[in-house]
Amino acid sequence: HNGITRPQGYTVSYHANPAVEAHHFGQSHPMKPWRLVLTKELVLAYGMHHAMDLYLSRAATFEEMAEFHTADYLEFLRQVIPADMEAAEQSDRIASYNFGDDCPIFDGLFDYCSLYSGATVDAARKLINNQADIAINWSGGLHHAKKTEASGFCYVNDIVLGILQLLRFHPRVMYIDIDVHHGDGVEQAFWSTDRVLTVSFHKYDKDNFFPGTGALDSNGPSHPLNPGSRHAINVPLNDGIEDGDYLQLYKDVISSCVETYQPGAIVLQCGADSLGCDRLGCFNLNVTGHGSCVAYTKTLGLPMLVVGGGGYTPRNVSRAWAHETSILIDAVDKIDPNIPDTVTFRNHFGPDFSLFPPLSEMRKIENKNSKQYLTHLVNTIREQLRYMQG
Ligand code: VJV
Ligand code: CA
Ligand code: ZN
Repeated sequence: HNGITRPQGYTVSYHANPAVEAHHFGQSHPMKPWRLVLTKELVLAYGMHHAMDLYLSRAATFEEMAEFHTADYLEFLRQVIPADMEAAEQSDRIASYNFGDDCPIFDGLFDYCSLYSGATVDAARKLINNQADIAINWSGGLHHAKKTEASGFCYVNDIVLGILQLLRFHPRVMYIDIDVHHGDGVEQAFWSTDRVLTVSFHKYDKDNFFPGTGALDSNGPSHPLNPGSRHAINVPLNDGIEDGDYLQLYKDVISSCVETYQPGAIVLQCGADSLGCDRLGCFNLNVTGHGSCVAYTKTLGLPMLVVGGGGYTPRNVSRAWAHETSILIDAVDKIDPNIPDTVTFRNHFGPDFSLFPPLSEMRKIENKNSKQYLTHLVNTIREQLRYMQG
């Protein structure tokens, strides 16, 4: 055996349920829960499971999900079936809850949602009960779901549910989102409270990139008497950002946020659609660059809930999340960059069979983020944080 052992001095819990992986959004829909199978295969083949407490997650209960979503919406989600998509009687509600091409009604939809949400709620509870220092749920991270509405492949906002758990114990929680899309659902849920600081890095192009929110000057209620005043940080980016610039920006922004806000816990959404070669994304990050953000966040030494999110080139999603698992258990040095022969579905990782293929070189998108622009972002955000402090 390759000798992966438990990390020194802290505990990592891993929350998953294989029942999530079997769900299908429909033919050629970009969201493929099957990417979780590939992730699991890598994590197991490298022996990383020996270093963590593994939990078979349970489904979140209706009541747990109703801590954020309305009972009406959840009731509809529970009883709707694929045939309703064509049935006239339901069409008003289907439209009002925003089901459609992005958020189709598929077989087992409610089970899928309650399972990925249950894993995030379980993970948050491990952290507050002091049974884990880092808790991982790669099936979660569905940041677009709203209180009464599905959005952008997301139906139930597991992140909001996880943060609500953490708020039972921690006065302040910081949310960080490195998915290529804006974390609008989480931002909106905590828009009016100073107990959660949301920080999203994303591609921003108001009219041409989903969801079109997350401008630099969109920071929460501006009235000084509103406690949520300026507790949303947005880092809007253009196409093609690369590892070095992204990591520097990430460190500059996150270190300033932590210094000012002093959170008791961090929730990190690791959407892998910010990698190069993503089917929907437009950044040029490598697996190592994406992982460096996770590694930096870990150095802050705070209790950490780590979730997945987007990611539409399954082989690269699984590479990133397996690599990030190895970072979180402090085993990067023990991981062979050549994907082991024992991995099931190893053919998906050809022809290179590497954990770190040069994604930034393979479908080069021109970098439209000047150094000057990135400096402007950091300076503006530091200014915003001074106002937040009051
Ligand atoms: O851009 C949009 C919205 C439209 C209307 C609906 N059509 C299908 C697409 C354009 C304006 N939606 C985005 C949603 C992205 C969600 C990202 C989720 C996450 O990563 O942040 C977190 C999990 C979008 N981009 C691309 C598509 N939708 C798309 C949807 C499809 C598709 C191809 C592309 C749905 C079905 C099929 N193909 C068959
Ligand atoms: Ca984001
Ligand atoms: Zn995304």
